[in-house]
Amino acid sequence: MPEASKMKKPDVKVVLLGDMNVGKTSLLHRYTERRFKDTISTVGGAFFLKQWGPYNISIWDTAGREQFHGLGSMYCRGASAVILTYDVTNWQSLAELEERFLSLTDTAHHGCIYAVVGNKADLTDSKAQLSQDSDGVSEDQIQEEMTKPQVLSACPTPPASPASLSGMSLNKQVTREDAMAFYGRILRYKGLEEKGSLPAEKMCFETSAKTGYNVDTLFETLFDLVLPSILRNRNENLQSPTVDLEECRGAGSKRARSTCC
Ligand SMILES: Nc1nc2c(ncn2[C@@H]2O[C@H](COP(=O)(O)OP(=O)(O)OP(=O)(O)O)[C@@H](O)[C@H]2O)c(=O)[nH]1
Ligand SMILES: [Mg+2]
Repeated sequence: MPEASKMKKPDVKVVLLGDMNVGKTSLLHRYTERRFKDTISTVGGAFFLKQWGPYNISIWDTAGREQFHGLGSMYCRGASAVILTYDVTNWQSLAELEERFLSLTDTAHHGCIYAVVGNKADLTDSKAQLSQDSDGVSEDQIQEEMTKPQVLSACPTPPASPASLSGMSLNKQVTREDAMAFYGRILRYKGLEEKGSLPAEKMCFETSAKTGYNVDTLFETLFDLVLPSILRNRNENLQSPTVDLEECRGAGSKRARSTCC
């Protein structure tokens, strides 16, 4: 029997966290279905199973709405990677990650890795505007979106570095530097040394679920990084073995009978 078909349960868990409307469900759709489609605000949570080489990875999409907040730490239990998602056009969505979502990761695996992801980069950065998938949105659709007036959410805290200074679109409320600074605070919250941890440059992404920009890179970088966690889980399972019924059956009826009665 091939090794992969023996595995029924996921080897590792990756969780998407973040405020409502930042695009968590859209990121998962883009990665798994290669397209950008209409979403409705997530209720509770849902997961998708991804085969990555011989391994099974469960990717959990969670609800950002405040009323489901209590479920967050349950979804994070045992997670090997958490994707903390914000919207690059909404400063408050980054602030919420720190105020509301970071503590939910207390239940994650002790070796959990963290990615900070600024979605909707198509609204702010020209390089994120080109469709990355052949079945993605057309350039015309993007152009149409870019010329629509943008309704920006309230920005109670001014951005650390004003967009106008770095020559980017005025829609951009969160810079990559802001996200990297937040990543540093995650490490401090977790009591981790910056030196021994994955660097902010590697773990902060800007994505667009709409065009596909950086979406594969995000998920696949994380999958590669959680491989050691998979191997560790497997070793732990080997040290506390369970009975494999398939193998008992395959071992021949004679032996099975003799242990039976
Ligand atoms: N322009 C643009 N819009 C996006 C992008 N990703 C998501 N959206 C839009 O943002 C809105 C919210 O997207 P969702 O994926 O439902 O957001 P969510 O984070 O799952 O929200 P909750 O389920 O309520 O927590 C939808 O109208 C999407 O079409 C993106 O990359 N670019
Ligand atoms: Mg959702």
